Amino acid sequence: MAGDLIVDGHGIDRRKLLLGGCAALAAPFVQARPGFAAEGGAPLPIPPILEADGAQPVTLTARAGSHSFVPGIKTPTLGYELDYLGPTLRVRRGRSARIDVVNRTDDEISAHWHGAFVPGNMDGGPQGAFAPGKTWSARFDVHHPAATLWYHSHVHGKTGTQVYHGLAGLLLVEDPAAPDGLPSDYGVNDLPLVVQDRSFDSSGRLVYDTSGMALMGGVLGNTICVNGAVRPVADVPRGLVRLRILNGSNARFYDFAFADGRQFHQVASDGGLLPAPVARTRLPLAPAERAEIVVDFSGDAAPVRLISSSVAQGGMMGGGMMGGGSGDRGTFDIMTFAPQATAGAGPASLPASLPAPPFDLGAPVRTREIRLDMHAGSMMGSMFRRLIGGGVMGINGKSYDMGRIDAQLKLGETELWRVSAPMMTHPFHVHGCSFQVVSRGGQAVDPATEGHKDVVAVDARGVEILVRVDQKADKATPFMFHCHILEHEDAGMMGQFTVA
Ligand SMILES: [Cu+2]
Repeated sequence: MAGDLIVDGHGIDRRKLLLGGCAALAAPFVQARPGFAAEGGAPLPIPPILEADGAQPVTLTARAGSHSFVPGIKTPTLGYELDYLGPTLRVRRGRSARIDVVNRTDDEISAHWHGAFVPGNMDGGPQGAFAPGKTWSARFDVHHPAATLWYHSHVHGKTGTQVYHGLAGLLLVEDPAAPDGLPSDYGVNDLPLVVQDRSFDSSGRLVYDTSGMALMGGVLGNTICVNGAVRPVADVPRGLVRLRILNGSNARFYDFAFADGRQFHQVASDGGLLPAPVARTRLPLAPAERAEIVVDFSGDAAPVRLISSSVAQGGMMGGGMMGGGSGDRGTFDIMTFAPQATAGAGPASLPASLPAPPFDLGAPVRTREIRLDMHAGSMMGSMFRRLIGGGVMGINGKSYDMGRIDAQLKLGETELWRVSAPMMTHPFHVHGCSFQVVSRGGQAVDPATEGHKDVVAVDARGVEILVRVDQKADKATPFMFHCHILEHEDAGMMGQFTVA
């Protein structure tokens, strides 16, 4: 029964899988496992800031650690500098980032600057993986507009487990020449929120189970963590608060809202600010997507809960199976905000407009078709071993091959990419650029509300995006385009392109 729920929750079309010839898929795959009952309510941890654009390089050491997701229970983890996750790297546009990434884990790792405009040899993708004991000196000029980016390990076949155990952190770009007038007191009224779902066994160890049907929809956890704490509480001033939300989950899609249904304003998406604040009551985020929102707590004396609705296509298992289900069927708790007595020192109102990057990609000079494939027909027998080894998932019928270049882009030329995903919704990511979503399911998209993106959720109805890459990448260190359900990426739903 549990397996049925989870399989259906993944939104995989079971009929198509069965027609593909794999009768074994009809059996339940995922057993309910014992785990500790993770109580939430600890204070929200705020990752320390590491200024990465000074005269001297900063060090980011990847290492094993031991982290308490809930007080009193130690969980073996990985982190950059920290026991779990990493510091918030901060860089300023117009300066240069200098980051020495040191590998003190017992496996190869990388550090991919997700969303950043850097050349291929600084991108930290699969070709940038390096061995235990080695140091990678990342040096790049910061061209990116102000944005909430992130970094994570990106070793082919290992990204899922490495990120799940903690090899990820935020990368904030500030633009001193373009002040935004938004709350900006980090950790006070400007809060980073890395939202992840995790599962634990009865001893508190993280469960990353690659043996089950869960791989088809991606690995899901049954416990929500924010910055490495289970459903935490954040003290906030009784005023405007900016939340920089990263869906840092391997596979889970969220549809965020506040429990009281209040309105908030979105001010930025993946790649930077929107032209003006956009009023919303819900915020869907696919894996790896970011959004910055501003919430007004000025009239609040009581705690305010951030929740998410269950999202069928991304792999929700229903509110009842999540810890912290809020009682309404189909929703679950993310975290709580506790407004304090004072208003704080931030701005009292939202600016009417924001210094957003221009939408200047122009008309495309060529079109590419990109189909995200799950090769259901080839999944007889040793399906799950083959999933992580590659060969089951692919793009345009081909599973990822580090030795094959799938596309050659011309520097600075705009292309139209028509991306489709026949079997389930996949979060599609392109390295080296921000892109603009043109249409979803044939419906035109307003760039003023969508903004500059580097991840977009794609389903069978298809999405069209305008892509222009202004960074070079040669065939030794090409850029990736891939599904950001990390288990799909590890299983081969990834391609690579050069830019010259
Ligand atoms: Cu996928």
